[in-house]
Amino acid sequence: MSKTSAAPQSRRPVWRIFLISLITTTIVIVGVLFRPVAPKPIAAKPNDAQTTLADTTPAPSPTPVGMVWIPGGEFSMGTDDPTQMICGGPDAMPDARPIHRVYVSGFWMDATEVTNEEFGRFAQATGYITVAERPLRKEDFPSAPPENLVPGSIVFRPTSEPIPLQNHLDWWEYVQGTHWRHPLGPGSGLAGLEKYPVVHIAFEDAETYAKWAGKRLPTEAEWEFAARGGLTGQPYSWGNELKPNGKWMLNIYQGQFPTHDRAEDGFSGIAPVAQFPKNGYGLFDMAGNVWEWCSDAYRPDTYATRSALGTVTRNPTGPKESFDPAEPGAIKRVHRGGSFLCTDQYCTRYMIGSRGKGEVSTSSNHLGFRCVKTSR
Ligand SMILES: [Ca+2]
Repeated sequence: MSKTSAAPQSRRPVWRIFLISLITTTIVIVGVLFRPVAPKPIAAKPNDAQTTLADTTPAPSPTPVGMVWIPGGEFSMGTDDPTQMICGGPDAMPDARPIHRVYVSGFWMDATEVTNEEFGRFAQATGYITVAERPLRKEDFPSAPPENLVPGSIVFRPTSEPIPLQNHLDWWEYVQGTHWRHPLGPGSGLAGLEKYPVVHIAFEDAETYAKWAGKRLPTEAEWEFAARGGLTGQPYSWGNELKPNGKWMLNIYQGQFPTHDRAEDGFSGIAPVAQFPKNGYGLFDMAGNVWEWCSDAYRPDTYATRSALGTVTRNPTGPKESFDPAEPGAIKRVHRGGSFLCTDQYCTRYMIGSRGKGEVSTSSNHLGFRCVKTSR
């Protein structure tokens, strides 16, 4: 299989199609349901969010290097405000509803996504081999010929000309030999990318790194509380306008997707960490750049179940088992934050209260993570 194969989709090996289908996570940005609409400005509307009540207990010390203290407290989780967008219309994103009240205890959080430099130190110290570097198991793909059981990961491929946005396989490709050290394929490397987020990270990779670092992955509630930066019910971690005073606040995609990213925010593709203003808690890139793993198993009805209890949920850790009706057999965890491929024309999942999801062994070049640490 060539990484530059232009074979028609129908001729691709079944196992490969299956693999690519598993990245629905991130393909929420422009999935099969999406179609172009004229972009409209997003403004906050009255919603069910109630005031964020952050704890006032002073931050413990010392603060771990590279982390910031998130005070914890009670807040309104979820969103009913994904207005005007294909995957965020009035009836869309039901998994982010209803808005409900949650309490999280204070914790430290990495100020940025984990970088290639940081992940490299972990790999060197432990010899860890990521999921994307390991051969595929015959038992998982019994119909695949042995020569196709090759390590790899999924890479975004811009198209040469505009296409109907009906088949995400037109711009995603499973590329042999792709993993965190070769993020755009076997011919690519990390020179000059030390401060970029590490990508092609499967859930197991993120958890293993976090444990090695004496940290853990954030729960979805911790992630959202932190992303809100102390604000109440705002769609963005900086407020209620996508571009306050015309200024881009995150790395997403501008222009004709998936053909040409105009990079109006300064970056075509992935950006180094911390290139945009930090939020109220000192966190960078809680929207855009790369999706981030959370520890919670994904179910679309998690919020409905919680809300039905009628109480403030304390430190929720997600359902015991995942279930996604779109792929009932896949084991999925929550993704948050959106990526550099999100586009304001199609999708609003870089809005704080919205959710993403991903099959646990699947990675791609816009999926990374950051860690948290509990104060003892
Ligand atoms: Ca960009």
